[in-house]
Amino acid sequence: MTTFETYLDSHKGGALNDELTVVLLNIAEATRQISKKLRTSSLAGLTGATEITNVQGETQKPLDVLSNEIMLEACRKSRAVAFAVSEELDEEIQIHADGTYAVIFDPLDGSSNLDVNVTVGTIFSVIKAQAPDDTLKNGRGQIVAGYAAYGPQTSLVLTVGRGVQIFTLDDAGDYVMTTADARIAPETKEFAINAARRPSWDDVITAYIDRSIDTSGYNMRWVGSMVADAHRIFNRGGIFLYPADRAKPASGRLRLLYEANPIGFLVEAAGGAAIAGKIDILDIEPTSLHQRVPVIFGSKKEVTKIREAYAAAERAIEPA
Ligand code: P6P
Repeated sequence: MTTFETYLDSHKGGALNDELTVVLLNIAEATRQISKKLRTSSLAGLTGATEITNVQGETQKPLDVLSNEIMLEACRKSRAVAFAVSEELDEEIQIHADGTYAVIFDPLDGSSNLDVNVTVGTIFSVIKAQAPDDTLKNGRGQIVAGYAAYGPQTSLVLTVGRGVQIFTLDDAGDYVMTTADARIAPETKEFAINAARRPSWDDVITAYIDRSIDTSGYNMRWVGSMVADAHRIFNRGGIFLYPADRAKPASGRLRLLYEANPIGFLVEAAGGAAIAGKIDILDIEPTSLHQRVPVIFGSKKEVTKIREAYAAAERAIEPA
């Protein structure tokens, strides 16, 4: 049986040094604690909303605040962490002045689903950083990316740059490896999009969805929790779309640093593709901690159809 600890221990080398191993063990422990808090949140009165609005303009939930604090504590316990960047914090915060890494995370993604018992997740990324500006690194500068999916099972999905491993939390509190090298199926007939936003889609997305619906056999899933949709795609393929929209043409809803980049790094490591239109998400040069980007990821052949459609649309408007 391979556990999270024995996997890290047997894959030391390269970027995975002793310091980074401590960071990852502390992040894994943080996800165990968050998982435990979620399981009994209704019993502990940790539901509903606080009076606090975060930097995103969203009302924080008690579990948003608690999960954020648990992830920050994991950073504090890791001597090598210099900075933490969180969806819940306006700015990066310094953890250890002599640290060498930044941990970038969304402590509880999909928290609008908490009170209705739907899968939510913690998304995280680790990069080298020794000064505040180092946190604005493009996605190919990530050393580690992962997420925990808190659903019927608690799954921890990780890449340290050598494929994607999936671990499942057992009753004893161990993360046991259940998939050694996850691969995203290159083809799919299942898309995930919030169809209620159709009026704000651009022509490329509208044409793709209409064609998919017209083509026999396409199915749709939309959880409203990206980690849940991503985990389904890692397990059976699919394509996830939260595109730019006419209301906010260049952005869409999802955040680059702690949602799109970690998921994009994992997806590419599993043979999938992650784009923001014509370009890979991982090639976007960040300009601010909380910037939003269009997000389309999943089965490579399906994502390529959209990338090519955006490229064709651009050629069509170029001056002759
Ligand atoms: P909508 C959750 O708030 C989130 O950031 C993602 O996890 C999810 O995919 C998306 O927003 C859902 O957005 O517009 O469907 O509510």
